[in-house]
Amino acid sequence: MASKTADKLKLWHCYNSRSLRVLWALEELGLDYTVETMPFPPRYTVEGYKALNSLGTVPYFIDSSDTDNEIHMTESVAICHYLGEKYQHNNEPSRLIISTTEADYGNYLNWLYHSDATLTFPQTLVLRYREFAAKDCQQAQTAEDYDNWFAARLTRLNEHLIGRDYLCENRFTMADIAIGFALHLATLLNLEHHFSPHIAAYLARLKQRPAFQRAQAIGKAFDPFSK
Ligand SMILES: N[C@@H](CCC(=O)N[C@@H](CS)C(=O)NCC(=O)O)C(=O)O
Repeated sequence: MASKTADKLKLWHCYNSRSLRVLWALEELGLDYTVETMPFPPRYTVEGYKALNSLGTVPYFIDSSDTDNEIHMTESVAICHYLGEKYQHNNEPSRLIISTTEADYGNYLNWLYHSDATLTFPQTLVLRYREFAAKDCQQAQTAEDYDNWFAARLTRLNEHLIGRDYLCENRFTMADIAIGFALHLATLLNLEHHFSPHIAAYLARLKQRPAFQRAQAIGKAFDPFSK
């Protein structure tokens, strides 16, 4: 919904990319924001995008609510962490962050970092060498190796989800957004056959959230995975 504050939080997004994490977090928090949806990859498809974000990647996020300290960010998990800390520092039982005084604080940080450093890292190689590479320069063996690597990297998540609906403190948090996106990306790469029943059920639970469904509908016309 448009409002006077919507232009203070601005996100540049590509459909089904890591910027989905940020959209999902914004929707869960009920914040007003502006989103620019772009075809993928924006460093080639959007003239001038690299002048805005020299990496050429998504997400790109600006918080200009403090005119003396405009914030520019490029890391999807860091942006989720930032939004939770900055815009939900209250004592709501359903809050999306875990504070330093809660038992799962260390776990929470570990899952936030695990989402990219451990899970999407091998997926990126499968994406590069199996999905997006031109037919004549596909490196099937590389993609296969990282497909297997991804399967092994699900071990800890599978163990942790036994007897749990969410990763930390028995409630949905930003850690679930970070890990949930990595699992969602795995389904787009046809890697979900590696999921255990616990992981499959967990992802299905996350995808039922209205905030996920609203976020995932944004920018669908630019779906890079549609054949
Ligand atoms: N570590 C960054 C990675 C950002 C990133 O690599 N995004 C991908 C999309 S998921 C991208 O923009 N790729 C296009 C490109 O590299 O040109 C994050 O988690 O947000």
